[in-house]
Amino acid sequence: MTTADGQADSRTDAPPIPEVFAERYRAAGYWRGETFGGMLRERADAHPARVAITDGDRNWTYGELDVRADQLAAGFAARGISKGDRVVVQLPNIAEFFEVIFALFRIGALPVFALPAHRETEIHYFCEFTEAVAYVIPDRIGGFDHRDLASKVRAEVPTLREVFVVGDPGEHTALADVPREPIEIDGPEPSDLAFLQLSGGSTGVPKLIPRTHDDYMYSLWGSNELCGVTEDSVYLVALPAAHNFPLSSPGSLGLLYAGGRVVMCPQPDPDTAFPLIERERVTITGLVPPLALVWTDAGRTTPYDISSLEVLLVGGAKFSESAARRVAPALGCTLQQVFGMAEGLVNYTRLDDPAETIVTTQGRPISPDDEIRIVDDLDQEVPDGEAGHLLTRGPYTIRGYWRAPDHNARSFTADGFYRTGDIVRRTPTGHLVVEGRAKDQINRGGEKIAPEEVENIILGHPHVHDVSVVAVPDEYLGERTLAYVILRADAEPLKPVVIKKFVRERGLAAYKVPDRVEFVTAFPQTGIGKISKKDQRTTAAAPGS
Ligand code: OOB
Repeated sequence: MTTADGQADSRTDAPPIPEVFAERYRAAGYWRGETFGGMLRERADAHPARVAITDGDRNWTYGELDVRADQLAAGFAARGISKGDRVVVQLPNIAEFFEVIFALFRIGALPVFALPAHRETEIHYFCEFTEAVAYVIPDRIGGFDHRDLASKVRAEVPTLREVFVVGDPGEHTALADVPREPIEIDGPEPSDLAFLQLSGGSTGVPKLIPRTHDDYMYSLWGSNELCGVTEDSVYLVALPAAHNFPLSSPGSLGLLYAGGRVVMCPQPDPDTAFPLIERERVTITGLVPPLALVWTDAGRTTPYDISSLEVLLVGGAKFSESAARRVAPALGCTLQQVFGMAEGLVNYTRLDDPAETIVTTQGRPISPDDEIRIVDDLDQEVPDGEAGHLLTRGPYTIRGYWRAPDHNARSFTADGFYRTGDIVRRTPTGHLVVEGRAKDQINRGGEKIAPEEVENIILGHPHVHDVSVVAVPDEYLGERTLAYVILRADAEPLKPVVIKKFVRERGLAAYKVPDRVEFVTAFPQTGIGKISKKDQRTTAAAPGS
């Protein structure tokens, strides 16, 4: 919905792209008027017998995925899931992930993309905040029983009526047992929301990112063109399937758009991934920098034939130039750097860029209509070539988070540019180089951590007076986390492990548990008396600290 002057209407859940821009994006051919449900149907009609998803020994054809999505959509609808409803989906890299999300897409219900690592704190929040009606989980992963977590959250969140389990359902409903009588479903429009993606976040709770069929679909086919994806491509989903990078850059959904094949990889380590690359003749995949380093080291001596790999995308965090230089020689493929964000904007180095550009920049935007502004602290554009805050607006970048009007007023300019929180500079060729970050976020090897979220948990410890969580540079992960803790005056001394255990027991994803905890008696302060995280980062990074 838009108001008469085309401004976002804060009464709606998701501030839309104003109609004058929408018209432009349609006229330019970016928005093709497709929905995910319709897209899958078209591919299935065009080539029903071609394999869409490979998961172990299972090969689901486009025809089969289409039928499964239809049947499950009918089953979900019979269980009361309807258009606009939110459904938290927390699945590992298995074929059912696609069956579930395409069933929801067909109904027009919105998947909320949780990651397998999320625990009670995050899941409770996603279910409660989105008023989710259902939650889809695996039975167990490793030692963790997702069914117990689901039981707990269901008891706490009144809207949550259904829990669907891939595998042994326990007290819940097995996905396989959902009745699948075909029924007529009145699906969504291309301009409707398709799903809610998670933001890395810099605030106490993660923000939800509302993406439409129209806008996301453009990011898929735009990515396919730049990453050389065709119906002959085979993409390995090595990172968690629900993350925006392996989902859409060009990711599994890009591959399905192109009519290619998606191979599910249960773990991203070379011992798991390389045999799959050999067996399935994988041509393209995406990794975060720490994994790219591990693959590069392993690639030199691997006994597996990984010569089918043509393109390795690396992104999610800054990839150092020295590491970037090693990729092509070690793995025999083209490196493609990607600097993207679930909020929208995605930059790629081009496959035919000069080698120097590929290793020294993070790429340039997908679309000629991705607007880029690089500004100083007062929102004034900096001279070309200088570093500044990256602001962006365009045909697949959101105009606001879901149900977050106050936060939106800070994260978006009045004319709709998203404040990315990244510090970049632009080269004469229009490529962006990520120089740093202005947002209070830690990027732990591509996994984003909002210090405030972790601090709020630690503050709940009865012996803690104050806490400040900061990033420490790390050769492998780029950054690790350090929690500076001030104990209460009357508290007994604690061991760091007590704080770590406390965070874990509060049910936070393991990657958010501080890598290090240090007890101090005071925090450095800024001129106006706020905690100086800058000073803390400097101290933490000092040699020997
Ligand atoms: C991807 O998406 P998110 O939403 O998890 O995180 C976005 C943030 C960016 O704002 C930036 O701070 C950082 O992650 N980032 C990079 C980067 N790629 C992402 N920082 C430096 N260099 C890079 N190449 O991380 C994401 C989404 C789609 C594709 C790729 C990554």
